[in-house]
Amino acid sequence: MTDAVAEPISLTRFLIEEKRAGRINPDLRLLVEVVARACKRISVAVGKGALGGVLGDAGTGNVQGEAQKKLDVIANDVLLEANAWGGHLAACASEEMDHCQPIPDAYPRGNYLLLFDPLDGSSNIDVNVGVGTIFSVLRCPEGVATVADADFLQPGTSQVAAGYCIYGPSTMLVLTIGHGTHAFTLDREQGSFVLTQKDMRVPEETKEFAINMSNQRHWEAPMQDYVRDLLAGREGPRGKDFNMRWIASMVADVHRILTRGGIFIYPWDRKDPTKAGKLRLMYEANPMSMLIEQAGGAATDGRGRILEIAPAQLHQRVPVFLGSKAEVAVATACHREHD
Ligand code: AHM
Ligand code: MG
Repeated sequence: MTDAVAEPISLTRFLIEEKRAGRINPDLRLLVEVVARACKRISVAVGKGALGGVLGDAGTGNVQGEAQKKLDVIANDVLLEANAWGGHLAACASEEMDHCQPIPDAYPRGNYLLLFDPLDGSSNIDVNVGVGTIFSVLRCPEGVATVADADFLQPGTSQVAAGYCIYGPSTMLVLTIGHGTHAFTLDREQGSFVLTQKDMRVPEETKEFAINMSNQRHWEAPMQDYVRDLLAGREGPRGKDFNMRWIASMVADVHRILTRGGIFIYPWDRKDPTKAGKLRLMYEANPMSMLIEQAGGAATDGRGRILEIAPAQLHQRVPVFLGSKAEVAVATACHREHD
């Protein structure tokens, strides 16, 4: 008898099997499928590039005062529209919207809250470098009549699912429902996501770091010390040479770290008197931290675990240190020693 060729496992089949195993309920399963479908549409728009007339600025700004790209707005609309009518959601919140948006009255209301950064790394769109969609799913608190921003203010440990879709040379969906982190590659001919990496594992040790070095002069003392030691290489206290990569798309940098290890850092710097950092807790830091932890890595804000931060605002920012567990521990210890 010859070995049977392993049958490809589609996202749909994966989710049905997770349901049979009691790890996901029908509404959450539908939610993940709907988000995946929306990501396929975004992937098509991103892939058309200049041919689709979708490049360039939208001429508008988001709540944080950042200029929006046309594709930021398109991706946001695709996710809102796809998730409006399925009956699985109570409300959506997005990096690109001032406040959360409850599900329209015309449709049944579900029990979940969906948060997303519709197109992360969008400054890279016009130069044809990888971008992505990041999402996080929370439960809607019980007894809420009209969903408000405050209902989203739950720590990352309350997430029931998180993921991203990266629009790179291939389109990939990376997902966790709290039982490991799994990667699916979009088969463009079939139009379906196919499981290509089950139980991704971030190597515990690394020799690679990702940071925007142009901000070095603005960092606080522990960051200066930590990176000085990395740059000193094998002659320095770390005793090994480190390589650096910075794509300036968090999805792409995190995808590399999930694939081959590394540490990603977006620290607080002195340009920001609130000491908050650049990245958003609810749309970027929390979902990425859940994915990384589920793959055996670690994520802190330089002092404590990101997933345990009690959010005070929907658009709150936070310093981010995530990736290979041992390296995140070194960077975090360096900060704690200075406090
Ligand atoms: P965005 O959500 O507006 O695209 O901003 C977030 C992005 C991250 O993807 C990336 O890690 C970071 O900003 C890059 O920042 P910088 O331009 O300072 O290198
Ligand atoms: Mg972003």
